[in-house]
Amino acid sequence: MSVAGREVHTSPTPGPRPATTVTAPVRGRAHVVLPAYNEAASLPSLLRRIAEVSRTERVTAWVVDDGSSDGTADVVDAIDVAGLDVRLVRHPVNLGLGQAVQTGLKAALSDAEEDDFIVVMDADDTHDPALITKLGNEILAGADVVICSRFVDGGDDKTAPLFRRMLSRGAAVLFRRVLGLVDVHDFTSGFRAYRVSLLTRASTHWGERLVEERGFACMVELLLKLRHCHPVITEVPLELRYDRKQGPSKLKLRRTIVQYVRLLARDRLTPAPYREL
Ligand SMILES: Nc1nc2c(ncn2[C@@H]2O[C@H](COP(=O)(O)OP(=O)(O)O)[C@@H](O)[C@H]2O)c(=O)[nH]1
Ligand SMILES: [Mg+2]
Repeated sequence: MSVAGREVHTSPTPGPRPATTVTAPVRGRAHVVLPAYNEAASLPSLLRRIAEVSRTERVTAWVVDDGSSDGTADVVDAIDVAGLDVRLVRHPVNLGLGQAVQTGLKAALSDAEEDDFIVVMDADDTHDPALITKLGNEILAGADVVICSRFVDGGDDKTAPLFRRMLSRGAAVLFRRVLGLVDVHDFTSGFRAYRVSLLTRASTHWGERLVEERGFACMVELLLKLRHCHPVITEVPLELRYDRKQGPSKLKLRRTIVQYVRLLARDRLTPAPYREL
């Protein structure tokens, strides 16, 4: 049996039957993209928790330091998380969450193999890395996009401030109604996994325009663009642990609402890609 699970050889049993070789589904590497802006206080704990996952999964963590001023990059450089492959990508100045996600996806795609999967999660230590294994299972079972969702059975966001809960619920109702993506209950979750071949197809088509939103609307934008590839989308429950957050949220409420509305208007006005993606 190979470590990567590529082939399973059953051992020869006494008797006339020859040893059989069964090709098992391939379990790829998890590339975990962590967009980080001033997350020096949260990253040590988060990377240690991701290292726990890397005992049973092959994991590479891609920290994108987006021009932080709190020594985020130094913390990542200095941290000793045995067994975890940590890569640091830096923006010399703050370019916003959208650009950080774009940079992280690009870096991970340049290194990923066909059977790997790419996870994006917050760097504020409010998302449980143990879900990475579940995400890999969903991808292995045929999903192209897996959303860690606060709004399915078993998920919750009760530790988040009221205005944030209202924003994410409102956005979910709006996007669900307008877009008709019936399988999706949580459009704004920052914790998702993507099949590598899906992101490769999408980034071949959109290139640098795959993520144009600078702010938090980038997560919805990505979903809107990927839907043109007709992905299989599934959700797993997310218990958001906002009580673990070390500093204030970086989300600006009014700015994000404006971004959502603008994004939706642009999506309505832009014709779908003329050819099948
Ligand atoms: N790269 C980058 N990341 C950001 C920026 N703003 C927020 N983030 C990251 O985006 C993620 C989401 O922000 P967070 O404060 O956790 O938002 P909340 O949990 O939704 O309140 C975190 O990992 C932040 O470090 C930014 O300007 N640039
Ligand atoms: Mg967060």
